[in-house]
Amino acid sequence: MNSKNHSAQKGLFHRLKAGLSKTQSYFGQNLERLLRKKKIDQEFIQDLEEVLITADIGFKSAMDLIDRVQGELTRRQLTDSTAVQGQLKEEIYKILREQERPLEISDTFPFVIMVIGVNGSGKTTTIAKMARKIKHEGRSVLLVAADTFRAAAIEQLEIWGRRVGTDVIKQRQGGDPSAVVYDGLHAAKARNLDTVIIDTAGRLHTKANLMEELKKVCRVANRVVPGAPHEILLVLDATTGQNGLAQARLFHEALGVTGIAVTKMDGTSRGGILVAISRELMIPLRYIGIGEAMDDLIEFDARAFVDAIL
Ligand SMILES: Nc1nc2c(ncn2[C@@H]2O[C@H](COP(=O)(O)OP(=O)(O)OP(=O)(O)O)[C@@H](O)[C@H]2O)c(=O)[nH]1
Ligand SMILES: [Mg+2]
Repeated sequence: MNSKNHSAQKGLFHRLKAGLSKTQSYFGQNLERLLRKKKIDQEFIQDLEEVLITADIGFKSAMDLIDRVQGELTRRQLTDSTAVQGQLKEEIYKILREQERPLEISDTFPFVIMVIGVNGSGKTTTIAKMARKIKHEGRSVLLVAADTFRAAAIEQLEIWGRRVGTDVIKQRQGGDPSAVVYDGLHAAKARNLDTVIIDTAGRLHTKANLMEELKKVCRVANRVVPGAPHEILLVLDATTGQNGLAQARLFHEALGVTGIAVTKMDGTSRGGILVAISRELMIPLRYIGIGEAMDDLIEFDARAFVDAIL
């Protein structure tokens, strides 16, 4: 790694750490307080369970983690809390590493990303942040305003488009989202653009007709660009905790989600939700959002994440 790269990496880690500071101070410090107890006994294990569960790691994942740590404890006879902490960190890392799979934009032309999620989860903001990243990597991007439902959704995407420097394909509010997608993909082909990101209206995962609408968008996309959408990115708001898992399951059942972005990690002290998402959904974790600004989206890196919170 050259020195410029090295300092860029360092800068990124500092931002990640700042973004995760609520989780770090709640989860990390609770854990440290617990680990100051020198004796590793049944009471210790129960307290550890509680710390993990209140961090939103989830009941099942917490039990799993404790089993793994206890297994190591007896095998290697770890008796001091430093060793327990080290082992716990390693086991969390192993779970997260499984889903550390960054989005690879292949040379499929154009590469089409459809972004979905419940109302207000952070879809449009995440799209803007991704567009900026992709442009930085030297690829062209076109945004498609397929949220034709919410008032001012189109304008919001246009404002982001201007800031990032990408065109936005739109139609009138109230129109058929598939029609905008049809237009958008033809425009991308005609203009030789590399990447298309489709913004969709927020919807409850429990509304079957709205899920059908997204399926139709997929069918239309696939007709214009075979294989599209190449990525169905589900945006989950970290502050919704375990409810996010339920949302994800239903979206996944209906559409086959290929990647997840977890937003608002900066707004929660329960960043352990990422462990539950990773272990229970088995869907690649692409990005985490750590703020409202354009640079506040970070490619998920399991090692950096555990280092930042513990
Ligand atoms: N703190 C913080 N706020 C975020 C993050 N991502 C998005 N937001 C904020 O969340 C709010 C909703 O974001 P949008 O991008 O409009 O969400 P959306 O999913 O497109 O919303 P709808 O289109 O209404 O469904 C905005 O105020 C964003 O600034 C994040 O990572 N951290
Ligand atoms: Mg939106």
